Amino acid sequence: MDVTKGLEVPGETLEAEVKAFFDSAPPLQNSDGITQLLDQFIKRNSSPSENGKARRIVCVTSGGTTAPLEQRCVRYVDNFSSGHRGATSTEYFLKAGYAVIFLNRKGSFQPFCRSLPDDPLLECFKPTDESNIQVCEAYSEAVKRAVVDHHTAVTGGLLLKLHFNTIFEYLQILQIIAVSLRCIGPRAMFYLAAAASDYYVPWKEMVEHKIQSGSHLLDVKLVNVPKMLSVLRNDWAPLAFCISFKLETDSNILLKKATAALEKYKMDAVVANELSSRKEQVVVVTSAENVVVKRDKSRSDNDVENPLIKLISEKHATYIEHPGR
Ligand code: PAZ
Repeated sequence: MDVTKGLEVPGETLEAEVKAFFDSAPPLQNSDGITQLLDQFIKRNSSPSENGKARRIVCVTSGGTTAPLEQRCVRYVDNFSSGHRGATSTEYFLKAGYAVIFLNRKGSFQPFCRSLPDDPLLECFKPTDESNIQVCEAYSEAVKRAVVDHHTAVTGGLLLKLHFNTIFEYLQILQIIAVSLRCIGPRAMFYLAAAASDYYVPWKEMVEHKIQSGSHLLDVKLVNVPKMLSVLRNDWAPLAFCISFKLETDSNILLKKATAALEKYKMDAVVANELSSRKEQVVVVTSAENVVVKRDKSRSDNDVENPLIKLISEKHATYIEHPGR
């Protein structure tokens, strides 16, 4: 596979790249339905809550995007992301009083499922006779908690789940969300934990049918996905509080890359994490300071996302008071 890594297209502006990306993307299924759901969700969460203030709304992105290699897709480029970070963060955002738009990869880790086994339906239930099933004793508390908490969040209008598979769907839906959230200004937050593809095959250059095997070399050209963080920050939702993530496997370059992203894309914070230790610790990089956030092993709710969301939520509250950058 010929990956044209880092190839700059001379003379192409970001604006032109972004336009080309969206113009050539396959039309998003049900975009009107998504816009309608978002408008209802935002309206509902914009009237004053118990404390007399309107709720803050966060868009949490989660899981990895695919980059298809064929229009009638059989094969695609994928990545490692399980969606654990986004799903767990969603739970802590809800606890902190946020309404959450959870934009997640279909089939990835979901909120409230942390205490359940990998295959919850088949492992948590057992047949009692030919036509009835019941929850296994060992999982009864965990299943009850998960079902009740999920139901409460969704029916209470505090959790809206939207799904993507491809990089096209992800960016199309992210754009709709951002433009819809523009009306609530600094009360909106983007918490971009999804591992979005850096490279993709433009739709028009993609073969329609399944690539045939047989030749020794598969030559597929992937091009850089336009840097949508700039577009989100400058055009789609300029007043929103923006948190992006930076993942590296080499800890020696992690903070340098996170700081560069903070400055280049004018993020409010970049959460830096290393692949192998990402569930243990992260570093929140801002223009003022770098804060190391660690999992507190002495607590029952000992995920690193617990202190992380506390810190981010405090920074967001300060930003709402003084929205200038
Ligand atoms: O999804 P997960 O829990 O397995 O991993 C989370 C993560 C490492 C994808 C996330 O914390 C992150 O860094 N997202 C951005 C990745 C990037 O640099 O594109």
